[in-house]
Amino acid sequence: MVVLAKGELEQIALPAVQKAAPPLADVPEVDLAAAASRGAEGRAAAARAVAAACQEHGFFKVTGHGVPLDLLARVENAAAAFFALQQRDKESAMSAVAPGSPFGYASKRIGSNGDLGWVEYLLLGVTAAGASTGDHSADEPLLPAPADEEAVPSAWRRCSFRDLLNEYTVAVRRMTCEVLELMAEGLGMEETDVFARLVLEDDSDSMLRVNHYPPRPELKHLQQLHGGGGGGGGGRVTGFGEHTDPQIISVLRSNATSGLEIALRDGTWVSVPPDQGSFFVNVGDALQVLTNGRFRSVRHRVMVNSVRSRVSVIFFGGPPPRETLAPLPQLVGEGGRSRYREFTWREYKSSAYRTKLADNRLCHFETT
Ligand code: GA4
Repeated sequence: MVVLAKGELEQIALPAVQKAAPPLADVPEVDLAAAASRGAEGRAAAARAVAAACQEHGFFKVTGHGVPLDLLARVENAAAAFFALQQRDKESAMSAVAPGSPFGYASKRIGSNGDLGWVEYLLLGVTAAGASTGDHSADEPLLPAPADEEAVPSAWRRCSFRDLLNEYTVAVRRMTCEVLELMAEGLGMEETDVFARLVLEDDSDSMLRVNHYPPRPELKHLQQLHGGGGGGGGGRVTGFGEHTDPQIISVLRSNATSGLEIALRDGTWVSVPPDQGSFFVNVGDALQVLTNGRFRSVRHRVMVNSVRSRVSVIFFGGPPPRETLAPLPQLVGEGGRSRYREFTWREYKSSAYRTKLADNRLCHFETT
């Protein structure tokens, strides 16, 4: 349960004039299994489709992804079980994971600069111990182990959520890298691992986020706030405010509850029909930079306009902190203009973490 303190709903509820976003009619889609089974031609066509979607929307859907559906269901059930724990148990379970770090459990507060949303979540770091050895068992990303096993409530231990999230992360990271390879191919890059290798490095800065959006708060609160306009089923409450993701790529899977919206090039918001058997891919800021703006870091948000809970799990693929990011020379072209100056991921991330959610973070790195 998300508990409201005085004044918080005012910041989360949108003015009643905000109309529901119409659904995105043709969500671009790539079927990885079909692409693999149709030989070089099929793969080239899929790569072109992926690149076109990244240019137009910075967003597309992945089917035929090879991540077992029962793993998706088990993660969803375990997440629901975790969020159903007592508030104090959720807090203590995760404060034992990484005291004093941005990781852990939080409710309503997003980042540390005053953003609020109708959401509670877990944010976890992913490390890829030994990823470069090629040895499968050493290739597993590890979520941080609890510092103090005793401090973890038994309900958390029983569902071994951490092990399940590890299994999920291994599978999703593998699929993410396939998608990154297709992106590189679609751009005509000779080195098709140019993006994937960044997410596979031992010290890649990847993360996993598990979000729970409880059903919309009591309509009577919204009616009081907006003079009755929040009633009649039309009240709009922000689960996660509009933003772009700083990383290279984000790969999201949700249950069958709606809520995700993306902004089109002209700024219009459209809703994305949920599809619990598929993944949705967002281009992040770092990929917009690497592609010199060819791929678009998509602005997105989650609205809580349903009577059902929404649970989503997002893998954020980021580069190692030391990695220097700049537009790839092949995409700038001879005599072409580099739209962004060179910077390290460490530099970008610390700048991004000082911003508010809705801010444009890339403008500080543009060349004049
Ligand atoms: C957006 C993408 C990821 O969820 C995230 C978010 C992070 C946070 O929740 O702590 C940020 C946000 C995200 C971008 C700007 C800063 C940092 C909240 C915020 C206001 C984990 C990330 O890496 O950047």
